[in-house]
Amino acid sequence: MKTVYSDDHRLHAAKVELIDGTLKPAHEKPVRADIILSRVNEVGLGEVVEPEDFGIEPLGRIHDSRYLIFLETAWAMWQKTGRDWDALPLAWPVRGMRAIEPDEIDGKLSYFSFDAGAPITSGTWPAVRASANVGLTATRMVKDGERAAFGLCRPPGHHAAVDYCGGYCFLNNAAIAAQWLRDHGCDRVSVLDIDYHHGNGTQSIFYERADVQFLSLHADPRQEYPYFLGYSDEIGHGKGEGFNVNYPMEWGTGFEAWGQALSDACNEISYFGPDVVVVSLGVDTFEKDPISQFKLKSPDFLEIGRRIASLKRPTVFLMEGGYAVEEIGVNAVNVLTGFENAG
Ligand code: SP5
Ligand code: ZN
Repeated sequence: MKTVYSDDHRLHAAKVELIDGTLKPAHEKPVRADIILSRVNEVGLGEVVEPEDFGIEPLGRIHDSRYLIFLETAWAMWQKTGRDWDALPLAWPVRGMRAIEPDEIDGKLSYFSFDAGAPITSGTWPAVRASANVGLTATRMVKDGERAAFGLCRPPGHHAAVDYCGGYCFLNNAAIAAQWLRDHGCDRVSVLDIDYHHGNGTQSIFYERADVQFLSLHADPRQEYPYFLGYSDEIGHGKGEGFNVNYPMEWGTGFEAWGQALSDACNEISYFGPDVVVVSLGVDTFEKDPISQFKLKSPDFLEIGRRIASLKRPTVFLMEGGYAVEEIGVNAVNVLTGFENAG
C-alpha cells in the first residue's frame, strides 16, 4: 500500500511536556515519523507520496471556525506578548465556571484546550494542516479505489474535538477524513481507534450521529488519561445511540484480552457495514511504551492487521500515538504488512 508523508511535520516540535509532576522532553517528537517512514521503506511497503493541499474547507466540516482561527493566530499573539517558549494553557473552566472565550492569548489557550498536552509553537499551524492533508490524501486514494492507504500523520489527532486541542492533538485527522468520505459519496464510515488512549475527540464529534460509527479500544478511564471519557456505557446519543462502542481495558492488558476486544469491534463493524474503515492507528499499546500500561508485543501488531483485513473493507490507516521510538516503526508497519499479507 502507499504511504502519504510530509516533511512539514517537523515544523511542530514541542520542547517539554508536564509528566510525573515535572517538565520532561516531549514524547511526541519529530523522530517518531522518521522512524516509521524508514521502516516503511525498509520493508518496501509501497510508494511514498506527498500530500495534496485540501485547503481549509474540510477542516471546517469538523472544527469550529473560531477554534481554527485560534490555531492559526495563537503563536503570533503569544509572541507579541514577548514570549518565545512554547505556548501552554494554565486553567480550565470546570464545574460551575463560565466557558466564555477570553480576549487575551493566555485565556484563549485554556478555552481552546482540555489539558496542557498540546503546546503551540511557531510551526504548529502549518504542521497540523500538513498532517490533516496527509490523512485526506490517503483517504482520497481509498475513495478512488485503492484497497488501503497509510497516512503517516504527525501530529496525531484523536484527542482533538470540535473546538479544543489536547493530548498532543490539534486537528482531528481521522474525523476530518471520515467526514470527507461522507461528503464524497460514502453513506457509512467506521472509525476504529486502536490507540492506547481513548479517542475522546473523535467520540465527541460523532456522538449524536448514526452515519459514522466510532469504536475505541483503550485503557480504562478509571485508571488512565484522558480520564473523563471512554466508559463502556457511552453508546452514543439521540440518532447516534448504538453507534459509539467503547472497550475500556485495565492496566496490564495483554493481547489475549485486547485481541478479543478487537474481534468484538470487528463484528460490530461488519454488522454496521461501512463503505470505508478509518483506523486511528496508535501503537502505544506496546509493552515497552514509556507512557502506557498495556502489554502487546511486536508480532501482535501483525495479527491486528490481519484481523482488520478480514473485514474486507476499503481501509485508511492514520497514524496516532506510540512513543517507544526504537520499536514504533516495526509495530506500526507490522499492522500494515499484516493487513496486506492477509490478502
Ligand atoms: C495521541 C496520544 O497518544 N496522546 C497521548 C497523550 C497522553 N498525555 C498524558 C500522558 C500521561 C502519562 N502518564 C504516564 C506516567 C509515566 N510515568
Ligand atoms: Zn495514545
